[in-house]
Amino acid sequence: MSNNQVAKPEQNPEVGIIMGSDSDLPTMKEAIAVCEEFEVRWEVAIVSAHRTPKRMVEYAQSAHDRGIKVIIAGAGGAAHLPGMVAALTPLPVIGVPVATRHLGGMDSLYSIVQMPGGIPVATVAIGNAKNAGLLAVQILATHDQTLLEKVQQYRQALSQSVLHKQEKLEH
Ligand code: RP5
Repeated sequence: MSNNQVAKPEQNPEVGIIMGSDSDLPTMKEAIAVCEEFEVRWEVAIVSAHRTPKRMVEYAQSAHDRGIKVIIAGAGGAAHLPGMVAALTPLPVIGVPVATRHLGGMDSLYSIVQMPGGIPVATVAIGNAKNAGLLAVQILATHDQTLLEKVQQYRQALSQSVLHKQEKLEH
């Protein structure tokens, strides 16, 4: 996939991947790649808290009824999208702080991570949409044995890759 292209979204998505702007896509496509890797059905949408507030409310309020089980929301700057969506849905929301030109994403991080008690957003590191995708997969895997086994295989491969690097260091 190039920076401004994504693979075709699937029917009956379980993971909703949303972002405040198409400029977030180069970051957020890592979450899409994880869903593809684990064969989890996903959809993607540009939903801005500031520029399309009504669309954001509609998206958040309909997601559960449409069968979405987890929402990944990425935004940069005054990044209200994840928190506002979390306030409008009973679904778990994972927030991705997108890196910004002026403040490097610290603004996005603080905007997303500092939710007041009662409305949580599971916030990953700045730019780490990959972990957001993995967390979504792990949430789905709590009720899906096949997916759980894929997560375990992924972890084993991760460990193996570290051991392989160690071996290369030693030879
Ligand atoms: C936010 O404003 C978006 O999430 C994006 O990270 C940032 C900048 O948006 P653009 O000006 O690039 O559209 O709402």
